[in-house]
Amino acid sequence: MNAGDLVRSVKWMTSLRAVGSAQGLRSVRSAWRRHRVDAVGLPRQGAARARVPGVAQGADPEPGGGVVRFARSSLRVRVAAGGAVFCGWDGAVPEPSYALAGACPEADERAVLEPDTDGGWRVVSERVLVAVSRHGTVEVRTPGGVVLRRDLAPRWWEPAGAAAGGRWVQRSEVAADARFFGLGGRASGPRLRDGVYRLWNTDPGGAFGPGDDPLYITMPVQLVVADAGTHLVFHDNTWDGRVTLWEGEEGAGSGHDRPGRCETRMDGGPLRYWVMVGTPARVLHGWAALTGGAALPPAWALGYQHARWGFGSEREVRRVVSGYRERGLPLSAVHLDIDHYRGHRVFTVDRERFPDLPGLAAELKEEGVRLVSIVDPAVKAEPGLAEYDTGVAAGVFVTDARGREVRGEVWPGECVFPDFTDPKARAWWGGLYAERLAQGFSGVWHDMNEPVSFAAFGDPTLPRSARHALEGRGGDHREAHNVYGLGMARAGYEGLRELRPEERPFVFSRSGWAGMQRYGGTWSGDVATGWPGLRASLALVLGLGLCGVPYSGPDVGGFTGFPSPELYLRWFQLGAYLPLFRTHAAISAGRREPWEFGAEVLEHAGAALRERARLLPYFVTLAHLAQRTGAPYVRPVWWRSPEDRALRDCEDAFLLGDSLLVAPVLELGADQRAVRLPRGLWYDTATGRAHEGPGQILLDAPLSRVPVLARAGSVIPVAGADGEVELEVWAPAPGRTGGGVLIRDAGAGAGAGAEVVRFTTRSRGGVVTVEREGSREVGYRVRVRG
Ligand code: NBV
Repeated sequence: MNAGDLVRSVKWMTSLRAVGSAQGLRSVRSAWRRHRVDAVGLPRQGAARARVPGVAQGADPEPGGGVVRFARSSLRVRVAAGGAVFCGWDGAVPEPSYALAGACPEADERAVLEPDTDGGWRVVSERVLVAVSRHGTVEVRTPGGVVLRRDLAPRWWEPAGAAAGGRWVQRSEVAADARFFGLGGRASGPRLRDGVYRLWNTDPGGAFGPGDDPLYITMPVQLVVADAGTHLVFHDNTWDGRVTLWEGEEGAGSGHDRPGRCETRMDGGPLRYWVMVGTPARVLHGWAALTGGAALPPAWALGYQHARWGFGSEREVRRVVSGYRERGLPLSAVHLDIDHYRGHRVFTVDRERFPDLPGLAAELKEEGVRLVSIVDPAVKAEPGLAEYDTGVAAGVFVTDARGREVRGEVWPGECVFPDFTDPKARAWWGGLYAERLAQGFSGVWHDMNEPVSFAAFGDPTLPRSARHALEGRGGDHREAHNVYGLGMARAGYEGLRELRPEERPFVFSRSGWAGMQRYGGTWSGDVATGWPGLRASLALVLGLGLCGVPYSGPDVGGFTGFPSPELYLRWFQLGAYLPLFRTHAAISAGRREPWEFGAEVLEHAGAALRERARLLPYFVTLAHLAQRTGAPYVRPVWWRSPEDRALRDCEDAFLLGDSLLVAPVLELGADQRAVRLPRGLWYDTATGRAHEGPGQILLDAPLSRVPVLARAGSVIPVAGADGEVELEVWAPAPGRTGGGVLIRDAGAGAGAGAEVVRFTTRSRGGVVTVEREGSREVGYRVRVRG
């Protein structure tokens, strides 16, 4: 056990309050069991032979590029239509892949492999130039020839006697001024500083803060932003690994630049990766084209939601909902946690405390409040329990190398785990959601799917030797672990879509991997209550958005403990501008209803709630845009100005779509805050005052609100006082133009038939005009501001 595992085990046991309890003892047994299963099930780590590619011997052209043959390896380079570059060593091809949506993109026939100087090869395409040196260094350059990334020849370590397969490492260099982002959900981001980032989805146990890594969603996806351009690299490999980053330095030491560096080390699996270059918007568009557009949340899931572990009873749910109603506070969903299950068994209901869930759900729906259910993957190993019996009969549970059920310890006690890498298991699991729908739930919240099996020591997950179907290829947990949550999200999403085709599914999942956005979103997991946790909340949402997962948000108020009224309010004000806006807390933590923190907090939280409701048409538009273009709702402030270095380092503000810049208060006692503006004219939405960017300004941030700025010229669809959509237009700078888009749909339907309306704004001689594309009439009420 390494130091990280030890610390995590202690956190785990304390968080479970399990030391000495029955569950604690079972966690000890479960950890031993996992250890024993692996002792016989994993291949022995014998001596390994190192290998490097050697010198290039020749090349064979293929559509979009070709294969360069080296003395001891080969490298396939293929430019796909749309400009994404695929590199695969040792014969690796793009498929099969858990990340890719559908078929692999076609090759760009215009890109051809040709000899380069010094015995190397190159592929020239419209957007990118790839140069392969005779020793296997791969340079990705802009069409103008500027190097964005240099991947040095890799090195493999293979078990003696094996032809291929084993660990590998690849080192890369980027520009000295480059900044790294992404790698999934990282609490220390969004800018990833020097350090080691593990690629192994992990429940940190208890609660986490900015120092904890890895967390529930790790992804080998890096976004690198530099003066010369932005690029995204995705190593399509699901195994455990580590990415080490070193930011570069300009004029380091003797006046020479020190490039930024990155090292990717994987425990196994293919060495294949995709690179996309361009502006941030273009790169994220390419990423969405490759891995799929984000599922559209139903419109109600863009409203405010309230959750709690430990709601206790129907009566309590009613009491909380009426608390919102009586105070005139908008509420769109209530989430039920594991305590509504019978003895924590998934797909069951504790009928004593929740005697009529369908009745409760119908009653709440009448007043516009939906019910969302937690769903845990582990099934209690209990003969007689339908989910266990049917799962055994269908052969869908994970087994060990000898074919016996792998058993672990989770909330209901001894459990088995569906193998979500098996299409048969996904179909079976998806069908189980019929029970949730019959109970009246409108959406699901997937938890514990890293997957977690409590362990008194070591890694709290399944044995690494556990067998998985891996879509029929067969393999073990070392390869399947990171895509377990992704498979569960797919099973839930597809199940719901089939069971209730007229409504779009609402699924959000704690764990996942590249491509998870196809099935839904995620949330922060158990973020620790405190100012650092508040900061981590924003880092996670921004980082995940840059990895293609646009819908997420934190537990507002933090998962643990008792936030001060000020901290709660600042968290609430941040949450109001994030896609998933949900208060939630642990069973042992304090309440999170806005009226629990005094009259002043209630007043200001109420204002944040009303503003969120007003912005709902904008959020719906952003959800559609995220699906169509890959641009996340929440974007770093450098999104449209990646060349602005000061913005690249700004981690405490964000753009909400193209039009708004939100500057949340992340510090105790602050009543003002410095805001760094991207270029252009920006209006302080509270005062209407205009500020010219780029540059830094100081704005008031009283307890009643956080600074929000609107881009001059923008058109923001909002809900008017009568609930109708109207356009809030921010005057363009004199003599300039602007514009915006409104996308509307039926709210809950499958998303087809959405209406897209584009507007242009103009300011001439002090008069602001708005035009609608393709129509004489604007067709919406317009309110000009600024
Ligand atoms: O189901 C209980 C909690 C849930 O409230 C939380 O949101 C999840 O992240 N769940 C974790 C399991 C308990 C962890 C201590």
